[in-house]
Order: sequence, then C-alpha cells, then structure tokens
Amino acid sequence: MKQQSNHKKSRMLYSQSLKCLPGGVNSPVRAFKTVGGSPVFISKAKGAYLYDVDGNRYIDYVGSWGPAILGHAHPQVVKKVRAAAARGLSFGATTKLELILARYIRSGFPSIKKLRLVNSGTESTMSAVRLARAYTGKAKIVKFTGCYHGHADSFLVNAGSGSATFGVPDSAGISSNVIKDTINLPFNNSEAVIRAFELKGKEIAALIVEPVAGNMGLVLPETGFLKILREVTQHYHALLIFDEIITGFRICFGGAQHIYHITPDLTCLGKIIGGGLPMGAYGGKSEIMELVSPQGPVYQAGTLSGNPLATTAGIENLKVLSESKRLYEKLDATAKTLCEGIKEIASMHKISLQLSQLGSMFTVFFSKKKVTNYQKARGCNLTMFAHYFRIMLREGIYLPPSQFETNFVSIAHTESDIAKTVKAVDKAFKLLKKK
Ligand code: KE4
Repeated sequence: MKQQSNHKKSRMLYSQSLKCLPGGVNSPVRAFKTVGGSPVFISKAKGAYLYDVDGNRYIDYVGSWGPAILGHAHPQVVKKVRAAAARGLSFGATTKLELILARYIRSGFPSIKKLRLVNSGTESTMSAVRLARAYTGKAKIVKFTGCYHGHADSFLVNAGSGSATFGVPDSAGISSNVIKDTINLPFNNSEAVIRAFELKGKEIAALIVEPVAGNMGLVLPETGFLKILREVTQHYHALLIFDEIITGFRICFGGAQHIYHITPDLTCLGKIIGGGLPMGAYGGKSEIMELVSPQGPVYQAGTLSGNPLATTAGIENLKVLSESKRLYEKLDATAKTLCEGIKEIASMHKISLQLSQLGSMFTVFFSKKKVTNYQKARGCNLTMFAHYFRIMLREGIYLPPSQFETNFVSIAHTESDIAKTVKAVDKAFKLLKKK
C-alpha cells in the first residue's frame, strides 16, 4: 500500500482550527494528543475507507466509533436519507419514523418495553440515571473505573475513553456534591460490588455498566460478573442499567444482554441506531419508563429528538442488520482473521501484546498481562502504542488514536483489506522492535 505521508492540507486546516476550536476539534480523542502528530482531516468515506483532504486513503477501524457497521455511505442508507431530507429536515412534531425505529429497537431488545429517543449516548445515560433516581427515590450511582457513559457530570469520575486517554479520569468543573453520589468500583471485581452494596445499598439508585467494556480498550466481563451485578442490584432494589451504546446491535442484534443472558432494568443505546446521524435511546420496563414526561414526573426533552433524518438512517441500518443475522458471523470471522494475523506477526517479532476480540470489536493491548480492568489497561506500553498508531497511519491504516478505545470492522472490510492491514502490522512491528 502506498505510504500516506503527505498531510500538508490537514496540517494547515488543523492550525486554523486551533484558532476557533478548543484543541482544534469537537471531541477530544480526535486530536491525536496522546499518539502524537496532528489529526488528519477527513473529506469523505465509502465502505471500509476514509479519504483525507490530502487525497490519502485509509482502511478505517474507527467506523465513526461504532455507527458504521455496514461500512461508510451504505447505498441503501444514503438513498433513504437523501429522500427524507427532501421531505424536510426536522419538524419538532412526532412522526411515523420514530414508531418504526422504536419497533426495530424492541425487536432486538425484548427487555425494552418502552423507550425514548434522544440525540446522543450521553443524553440516554444521563436520562436513564435521572429516571432511576426518581423510580427508587435514592441518589447514589455505581459505575466502573474505565467505563465511559458520556460526559454528563455524574459519569466523569474515573471515566474511560477520551478522559482515560488524557489520564484525567475526572473532569474539572464537576461539583463535589455530584462526585459524592458516584461510587467507582474496579470492573470485573464482584467482591467490591458486594461490599459497596453492603455499605451503601440503601442509598444506591442504580448501577450502570458497559456489559462489555469498550472504553478502556475491549475488556470482556469475567464469568459470573454480570450475574452478580443482576443479583446484587435486585437484592438492594437498585436498577441495573446496561450501557449498550457500543454493543447494541454491534456484537449481535440483541447486544450483550442477549449473549450473556442478563436482563437489565434499563438499556442505553446509540451509535448504530442512528446510522451515523445523532441518535441515542434509553428504555426498559414499562413501569419505569412510564415515569418519563409527559406520562410521568421525570422531565426529559429534545428539540431534535427522533428527527426524521436520524430515524431514517437508523431504520435502514437496523433493517439491513435484521434481514441477515449471518452478517454477524461474517463480522466475527473478519475480526478473528485479523486478530489471528496480528498474533502471528507479534510472536514472530517477539512483541508482547494481548488481543481482545468479540464479534466485530477488538483491541491490541501492548501489555504482557491479560487486561481485565482499567488499572491493567493503564499498565500498557502507551509509548509503543503511539509509535504503532503513527506507523499504521503512514501505512494507510486508520486506528482509534488511543489505547483505551476499541477497533471495529464492518461488513465492508474485505479479505484484501485484512491482508493489507496484517502486512502493515508486520512493517510496524519490525520498526517497533528496533525502538
Ligand atoms: P455520545 O454522547 O458520545 O454519543 O455517547 C457517549 C457514550 C456512552 N456510552 C458508551 C459506552 C460510549 O462508548 C460512548 C461514546 N463513545 C466514545 C468512544 N468510545 C465516543 C467518541 C468520542 O467521545 O469522540
């Protein structure tokens, strides 16, 4: 693959963006801060590929952080969104599209009897926690260090994703009142969960978890962990909230709750259900959801919630995914082939790494030990990751610019793309060995 080293226009645009956007970006992880260099500016995307303003092409493993499971600019999605746009971009009134999308979501998640559409993952988790506090009459929430649930105040305490990337798991500007109501525990540590509830169970409204953690890199729940969460929250009358904003319709049509056979009280969704347009949703048991305004006293609203373009894109994404569950086997096989290739190359070059893979999600951890929680993820060789990222970018492979993120393959990634990626990894590991 031709080396992608001309980034002249990207650099010029970045220097201009720094004058009007904090860090030159609209979401911190895009700034390439911890991997070095300046971000490439993307001009278009198609299938498995991104194209930057300097004309470089990349095989993309970010997939817009999850929505692009069908590949970028899927013809059926684009065609329907184009037609929807011609009928008006937003009405501020209810539409049939919202009902159709709600039905598709419920077809994948039987635990969701009623749901509300919002505009982002953050809105969905923020609203779910407010609802849990109203339903239980309790104030505290439990989350796990390294799990990321968006940027609402309650969650920016030992969070993952971008905040972990910058080693600032707590944000400035969060009041001590908020922090005192958030209990942080180590992921995969059942004893810590039991102890926390023994101590504070009477005050805990909800436990929110990424059932498969994607924001410290991909970290799977250890056997029995999710079952303990279900039993403990049940016992102490706290709600179990599954944040499936990444895993929903990603690892299978029914998400992690289908794979691990755990029924949460509330589920948060996003990304894939918007097909790349702004979308989130939260939902669950009717008796809980009926507290949401205007049916109940929990206020939550949004000018563009369920808007016609995002619902159209989400419907088309879920329609394609629902029509052939074989797609998920293909996604899993693609990711497995890539991970096998990376493992072989790593052992050939004696590079210590751990590979975590589930369905179309995977992470390469530069660590000698298996990564089972955030503390172990922080122990990875972040310098080596940064070198790896930069070499791969130069080789035309666009990876998530952080060790604390997950890679995604799409149905558009071909065998040739995987072969090219493995070749780039071989080059990268050859160079890393010399460092
Ligand atoms: P948004 O508000 O960014 O739509 O969703 C927040 C969120 C909630 N829950 C989970 C499990 C998530 O992964 C996210 C957002 N994911 C990050 C990347 N891991 C978005 C990328 C970014 O922040 O730029």
